[in-house]
Amino acid sequence: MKISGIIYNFVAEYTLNSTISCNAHLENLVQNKMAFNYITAQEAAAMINDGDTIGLSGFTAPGTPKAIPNAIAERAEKEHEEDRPFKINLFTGASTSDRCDGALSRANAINRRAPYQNVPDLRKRINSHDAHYFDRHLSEMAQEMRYGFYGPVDYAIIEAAAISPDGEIILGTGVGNVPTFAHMAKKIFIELNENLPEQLHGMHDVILLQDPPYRREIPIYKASDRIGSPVLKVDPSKVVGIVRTKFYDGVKAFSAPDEVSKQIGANVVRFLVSEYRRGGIPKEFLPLQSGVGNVANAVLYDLGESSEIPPFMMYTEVIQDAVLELMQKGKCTFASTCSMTFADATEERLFADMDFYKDKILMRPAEISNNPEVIRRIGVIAMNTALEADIFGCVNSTHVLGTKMMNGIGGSGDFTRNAYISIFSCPSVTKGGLISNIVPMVAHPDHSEHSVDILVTDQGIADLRGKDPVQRAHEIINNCAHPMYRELLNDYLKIGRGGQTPHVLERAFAFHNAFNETGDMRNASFS
Ligand code: 0RQ
Repeated sequence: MKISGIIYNFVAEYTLNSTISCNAHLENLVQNKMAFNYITAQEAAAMINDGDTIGLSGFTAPGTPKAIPNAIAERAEKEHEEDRPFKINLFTGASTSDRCDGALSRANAINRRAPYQNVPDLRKRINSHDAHYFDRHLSEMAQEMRYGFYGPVDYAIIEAAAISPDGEIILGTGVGNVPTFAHMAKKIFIELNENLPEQLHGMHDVILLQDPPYRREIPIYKASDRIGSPVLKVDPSKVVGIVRTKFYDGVKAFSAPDEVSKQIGANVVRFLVSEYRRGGIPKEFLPLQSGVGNVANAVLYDLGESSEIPPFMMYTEVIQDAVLELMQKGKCTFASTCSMTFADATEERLFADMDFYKDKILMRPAEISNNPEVIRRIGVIAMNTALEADIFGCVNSTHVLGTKMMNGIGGSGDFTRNAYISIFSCPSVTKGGLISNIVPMVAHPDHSEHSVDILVTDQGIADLRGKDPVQRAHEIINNCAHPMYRELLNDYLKIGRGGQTPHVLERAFAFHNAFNETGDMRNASFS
């Protein structure tokens, strides 16, 4: 299916008109019980058919509907008890939550799934092929849906803070691909979450891009430029029901970083400070992208402590708890993101102080937050996490030992390929040293040597820029590999038979084979 027109157009119509119209409608928002059909999550689930394609709002747990996906899982269990087939195709912005992907997976209710996930029960279904998962760059999912690559959308399920009778929605704390899903869907359910304050109005920048050959440039020249509407406009006649909910996102608070994470964080900051000092980063600094997890959070805290790094902006897909503190300190002046992935307690703090944060955060659709054109233009410094990297600089972000899907590529490719500087980090070893995260050849390539500039582990920093493959190998082995694996990695280099990248193809997976056969990569041998 092709979209012939666009719902919203760029700046003029979008920013000006929609701001005025939204303000005018604000007092009408939500509580208008007359305008829509209020139903239960179970009633919504009962309308869904086996084989339907559903698009969810949100990006990570924030913004993801919480009640209807759970009710669909219950419905699937009942259908399966009666020996009737019942599976849906589920498309999202990124990962969801256990309430959504977890419940649906336990009910074996997912047929096709894209573009990203991170839930253990879904991981099992994916690796056993009960769920057919295709792992896509997050910036590309919406346009590929619109291009018709994955068929029509039957339902969009949208979490909202408020909705007006004429279909203007204040979204929740994550956007994802909802403009595209809402536009394509034949029918829409709204989850109206009473925990979400209407003061979220103004923190979204909603836009639907035109498709080729009509696509224009995206007029973002700095992270804080707004190009879209504060509300998502949907066709009210497509809204078949509203379910009232009252949920927090259930994001867990961060545990204190362990020694290895602290060391990785310190090394990333050491690199950024030295790069800034030598003029490799402009004096105004550049916007940062940071992945999810403890290490990413620790890096941001450490950056906040550095007196040499000036206040900076973020252009990223998720912001985590550290960003709020950096904003309080004046260290982070603005964050463009796709979602606010805050622990519940942090989210409460945000909601209690919306006046302070409101003009410092803008949530945008994934095709904008992760857009290669914008990332390249504004010079984003990208920081992502690897499962393993090889001595020549290729990175595996997704497949454990080359076969088992962990999460997916997420936005890491969108940012890595287009970044001003692309940094990958990981611990030098995992499983107590049985696995080296620096290997002769990655068992699944997600990011190639052509896109990876800097590799950081707890051991140190490898600067790969301007170096040929063998020079990179020495840099990575000496600076990033754990000492207990350095000799083995050098042995692999020595048995090379020449060529610019001296791989020995029949021995390139000796580390992985040793682990599969003996449970310890140290049993690899190149003699
Ligand atoms: O196993 O769960 O049994 O303990 O893999 O490893 O070190 O806890 O890694 O949570 O930081 O995630 C790459 C997966 C890292 C993540 C990845 C085992 C290890 C452990 C997890 P256990 P850690 P993290 C922003 C950008 C892709 C998407 C992305 C990710 C488990 O960062 O999904 O970047 N990235 N998105 O023991 C075998 C190895 C291993 C290994 C670790 N080499 N071999 N097992 N493990 N290394 C986010 C979004 O896009 C929304």
